[in-house]
Amino acid sequence: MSKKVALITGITGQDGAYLAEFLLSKGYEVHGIKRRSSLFNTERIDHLYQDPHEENVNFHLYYGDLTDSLNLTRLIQKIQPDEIYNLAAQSHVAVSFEQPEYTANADGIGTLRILEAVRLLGLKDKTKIYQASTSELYGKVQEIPQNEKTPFYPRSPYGVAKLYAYWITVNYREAYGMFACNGILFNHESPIRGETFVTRKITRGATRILLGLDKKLYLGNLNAKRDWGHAKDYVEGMWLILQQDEPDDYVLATGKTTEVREFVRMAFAELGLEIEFKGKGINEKGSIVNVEFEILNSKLERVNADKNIIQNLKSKIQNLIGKVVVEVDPRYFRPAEVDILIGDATKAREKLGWKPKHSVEDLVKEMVTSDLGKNYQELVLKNCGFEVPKSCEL
Ligand code: NDP
Ligand code: GDR
Repeated sequence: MSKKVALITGITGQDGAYLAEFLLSKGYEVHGIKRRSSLFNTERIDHLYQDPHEENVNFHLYYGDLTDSLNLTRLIQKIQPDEIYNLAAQSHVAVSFEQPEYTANADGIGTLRILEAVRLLGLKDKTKIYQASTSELYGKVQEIPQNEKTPFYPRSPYGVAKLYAYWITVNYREAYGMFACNGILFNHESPIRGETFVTRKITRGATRILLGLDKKLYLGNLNAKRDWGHAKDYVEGMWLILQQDEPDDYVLATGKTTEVREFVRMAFAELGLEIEFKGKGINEKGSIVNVEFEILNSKLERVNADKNIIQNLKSKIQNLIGKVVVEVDPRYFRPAEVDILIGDATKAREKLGWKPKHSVEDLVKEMVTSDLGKNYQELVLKNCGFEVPKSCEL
């Protein structure tokens, strides 16, 4: 039997990387669209690279962009995919307030470009399409928990662009009989989550404070609540959605919601640092009030820290006690906020047999451990006299 062929847009992103890995493990031929960049942007998928000069290559990359219809149409014609996973998007909610037109173009019309290319190329009976829809569609929440029947009320240019993408997917399914599906996915994270999303910003920031590389972590609304799952579980759900006999839309979620403030506490606790919050709202400060050296030591041993450095860190930790390490910066508040998301994935469980394998506690542990390893390397360089410049991004 010939191999199934998948095309992934957004393959360089968090979900694209996990999905590519997953489909390759299932024996797929995987094609991905990446954007041209002046710097390398394939870090998340470099481990999947296959030398195109070899035989039996199953992994192929092309330049492309969701704002470029001709390019998308040409690539879909060339690749003739059995399945398209449309994951590409300007996916940052706060950035969508800064770039609303671009976000509408890439996230909204981009989806139309793919559907229309498949239709015009006469591939509608061959190619199945997965659209990366989002819990941001629920926005100003009308009911708790949210399922496939909950009304939408998006609260950002990102959410509104994704609302168009959701409905145009449903419309092409109903109008042309296409196998086009929405996965309405609640937040999902991982060690390769973008550093400006709140979970990764917290796990990275907490480890850097512990290592003495940063003094403070500046965050926005600590009161928001999100249903956080693991990206690895969610990409399997995407695939299952396209393996059904009939096209349909599904919520993927854990069913548990956690406050941003609690995620902060969990991340510091994972590093053996107990933090106490001093206030609420805009004036809120977080202070380290207690340090558990035993936990700290065992964590550092895991990243192969040498004894001198552990000793060095112990003295740094002493200096942290009583210091404010988390501060609210209104710069990170959004013009309109989504206060609480909690998903009901009953339909996915019953019809797809899908359920998440990771809890939010597993997620915090995995992300903190990974960030400790990554940032420890920077500390080693610093201790050898090399200064690593701070990123402009955060
Ligand atoms: P990321 O931001 O990590 O990845 C987005 C990907 O899209 C990157 O590969 C990015 O390229 C690419 N991209 C951005 N703009 C364009 C464009 N104009 N043309 C082509 N490619 C583009 O997002 P995630 O992996 O977290 O999310 C994947 C999808 O799922 C997105 O559509 C997101 O909106 C949606 N989603 C995500 C959820 C989550 O919690 N992660 C939840 C629900 C939905 P580059 O690397 O060059 O920036
Ligand atoms: P979200 O994720 O907006 O839910 O979109 P994000 O991690 O950006 O924010 C979650 C919540 O945390 C609050 N917050 C902060 N957020 C960021 N980024 N930075 C901060 O400093 C900060 N402080 C507090 C936010 O206000 C918000 O309430 C993600 C994206 O992956 C979307 O593409 C996806 O569709 C949805 O999840 C489901």
